Amino acid sequence: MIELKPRVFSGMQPTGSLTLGNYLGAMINWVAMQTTHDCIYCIVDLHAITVAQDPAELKAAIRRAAAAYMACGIDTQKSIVFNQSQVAEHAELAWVFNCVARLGWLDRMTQFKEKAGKDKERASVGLYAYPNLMAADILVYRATHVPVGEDQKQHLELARDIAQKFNNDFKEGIAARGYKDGVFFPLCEPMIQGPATRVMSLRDGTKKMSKSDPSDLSRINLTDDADTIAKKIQKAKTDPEPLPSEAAGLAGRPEADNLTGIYAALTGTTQDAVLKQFGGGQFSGFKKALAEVAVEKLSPITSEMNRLGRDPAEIDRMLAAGAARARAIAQPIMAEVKDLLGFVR
Ligand code: AQP
Repeated sequence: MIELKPRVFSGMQPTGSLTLGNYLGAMINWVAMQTTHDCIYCIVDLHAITVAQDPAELKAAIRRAAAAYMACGIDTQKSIVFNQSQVAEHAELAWVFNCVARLGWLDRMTQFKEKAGKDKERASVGLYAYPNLMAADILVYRATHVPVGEDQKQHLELARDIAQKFNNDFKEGIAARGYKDGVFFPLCEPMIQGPATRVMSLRDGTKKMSKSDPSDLSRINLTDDADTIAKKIQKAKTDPEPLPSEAAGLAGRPEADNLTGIYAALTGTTQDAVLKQFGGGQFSGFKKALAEVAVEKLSPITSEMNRLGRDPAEIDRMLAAGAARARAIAQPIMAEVKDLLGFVR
């Protein structure tokens, strides 16, 4: 009987620079999982082109993301790190999944609705089919655990539906190959955990902090220097009330909730503890303290990113080596997919 082993997969889009949201929502968890699992961490450039990208900037953003992964603590000797377009099996399996997933499933995806906006007729087909490619990213390695932020929960449910339907559609072939319980593709587990699974915009506490938000003041980038971080926090939207003394008082105050949540995540404490310290005070004093902890936490990452960024050839070599390791896992799985489908090869 063939039984699937635990494996971690996750990725980030090389669009702009990674943010504090990416860091607290996913990266901290990625780093921790390296000690317990075999991990594959991808820079998902095929996802990035679902909206228009400038080619020179995209190349720079891929290298920046690679430097950020390493600067945050991803060990490229242990974990596999590469950019998605170097492993053709992602796109190949995504096509198969375009034929497995149902239109009705994709029609329910809220991220497409948010990103396409009112003019969805002009959105790319790729943006619509994005969740199928994401399912392929995970399942081309038969990954079982996927550490992500809260916003990716719905996409991961779709990946599970796709895996289930594939396992069912091809169950005879899968059973004949000896897969335990008919599981060729695992029903991957989302791992939505870590200090802050949904970090919100500094300009609007009801909107996710996002790399592609038109306002740079809405986010803290991992490339921001200390002055920029302090300025952005100082300008962050707040409300006129003083901070409450306990977490229950944050209801209906999204900006206060977000800023104190960020402070708690960065210092490894709870929001209640933060409010015990700052409750009753004005935002100005709290913001100064928040800027200090943000700079203390992020500036070593930024300097390491800058150091690594000075040698793009070395980053490219690391990505190529990672891609070779990734291909060695994906190719035999894709070959089996082709056999199950009935392709001649
Ligand atoms: N604000 C956030 N809070 C918590 N987690 C977040 N993530 C992203 N933003 C937050 C998590 O980071 C991982 C990589 O995300 P991504 O770059 O692939 O795409 P995204 O989720 O669409 O993030 P952005 O910043 O909004 O990207 P753009 O602007 O390029 O579309 C994921 O695990 C995500 O959950």
